[in-house]
Amino acid sequence: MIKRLALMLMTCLAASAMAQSLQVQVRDASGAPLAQAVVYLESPAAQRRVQPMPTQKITQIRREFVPAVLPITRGTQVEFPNEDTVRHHVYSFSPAKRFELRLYVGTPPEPVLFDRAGVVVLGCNIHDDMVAWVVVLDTPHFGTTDAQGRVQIDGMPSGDYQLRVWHERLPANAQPHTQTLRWSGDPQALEVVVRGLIGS
Ligand SMILES: [Cu+2]
Repeated sequence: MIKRLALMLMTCLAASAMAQSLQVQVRDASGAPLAQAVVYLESPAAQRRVQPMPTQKITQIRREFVPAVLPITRGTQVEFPNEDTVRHHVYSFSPAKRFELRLYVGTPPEPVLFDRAGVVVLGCNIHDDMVAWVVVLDTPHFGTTDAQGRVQIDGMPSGDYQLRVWHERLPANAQPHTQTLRWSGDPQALEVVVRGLIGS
């Protein structure tokens, strides 16, 4: 019995080592972990693999957008349900997607299509402090860091990539942090420091 358990454990360990995962730890210039950073890996081949995701959602609740940061692939649609009793008026002036959903409650009938890569800043015309970001990506390989500033990206084919990190504290129109990554497919752990953030 113990032998069988040990064998199962070894099989599990071997399987996880073969998971081909890239682990990224993101920090700001002071060394603090950076939560809600979008880490993504671009290449010409990755761009050809981009597919729209199932329709995503940013809810307005207690006068906040939830989630405040939503990474999606190019071609994905997003719904903006309002769960508050007050009306919101969602808009964006960003070049990657200009739109507005005039004063409404409930869920607007049509989701919004994001068909250009770029960072789309959302606001509400009624509540100035409401802000959210849709990060439209030209790659299927991405993730968002957790509270410890960590993210794991799985299933990426081997090749050369540009690893980029976007965070809401980057100045408007600033380029995301960028470094090259040669990905062999073997598990790899990286530390990335993002400089030039507002407030650090
Ligand atoms: Cu509002």
